[in-house]
Amino acid sequence: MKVIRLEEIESTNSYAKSHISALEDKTIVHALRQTCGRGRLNRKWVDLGQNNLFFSIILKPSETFKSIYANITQYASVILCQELENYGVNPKVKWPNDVMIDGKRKICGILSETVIENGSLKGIILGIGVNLNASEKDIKNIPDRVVTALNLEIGNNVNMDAFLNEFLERFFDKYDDFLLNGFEMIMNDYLNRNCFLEKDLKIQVLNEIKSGYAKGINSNGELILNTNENKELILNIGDIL
Ligand code: BT5
Repeated sequence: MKVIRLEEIESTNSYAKSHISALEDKTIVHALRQTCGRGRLNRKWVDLGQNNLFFSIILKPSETFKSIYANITQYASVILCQELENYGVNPKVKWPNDVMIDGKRKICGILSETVIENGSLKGIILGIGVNLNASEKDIKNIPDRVVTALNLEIGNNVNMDAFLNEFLERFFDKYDDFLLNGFEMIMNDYLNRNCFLEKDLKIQVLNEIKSGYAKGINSNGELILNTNENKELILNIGDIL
């Protein structure tokens, strides 16, 4: 594992994308400040100041894309929960991969991007932002979401390097096994931490909103939704509203 540490960058994911050919498998791009962090669907990830985490993990597991790779974000969300639990908080996963303290306050974001050129997989870029040290005032600057940071939850500042190193150790400890076994390997850990099952949900899927009862998660990590029209939908993308 190699770590590239940058003082400031627009986005660690964009940096990784533009340097993808030169970056080895399991390289980490870590920036101390991120000026134009990206979320999914053109949303923004806000830099809440010093000692918050912004990094991307570059993965090159093979030259062809396998469906299992789509679950790497869920694998990362479980590892993030385990790392946060170490600090005594109660993180929950909101499908597919949001990590929320007590299922309510967003503390992390994961943006996975796949680079494919001429049919060959150049790499997967797993971008992760974690709020470790923020002020009450700064989190209010994200008005569309209830947001938190680890220091606000535990009442102490958090050592960013220690958190990153522990996270990476946990992530790579089981990563090779995950590539062999896929979602089923983490299914119990994922389900035990869910905050969305057995509830009535509204889910934005591209331009449509689907409403229904979240019945379960299948062995591919997809959400099984019983719609109000009594149909069973299997969703692999979407945003719980
Ligand atoms: C995500 O998107 O949650 C993925 C965010 C990934 C950020 C990392 S940082 C390192 C790497 N480089 C990048 O450029 N990105 C990755 P999404 O599910 O679309 O959520 C975005 C929404 O989260 C925004 O619309 C806000 O409502 C909220 N948000 C923005 N900044 C936040 C923050 N610091 N903490 C909590 N919520 C935030």
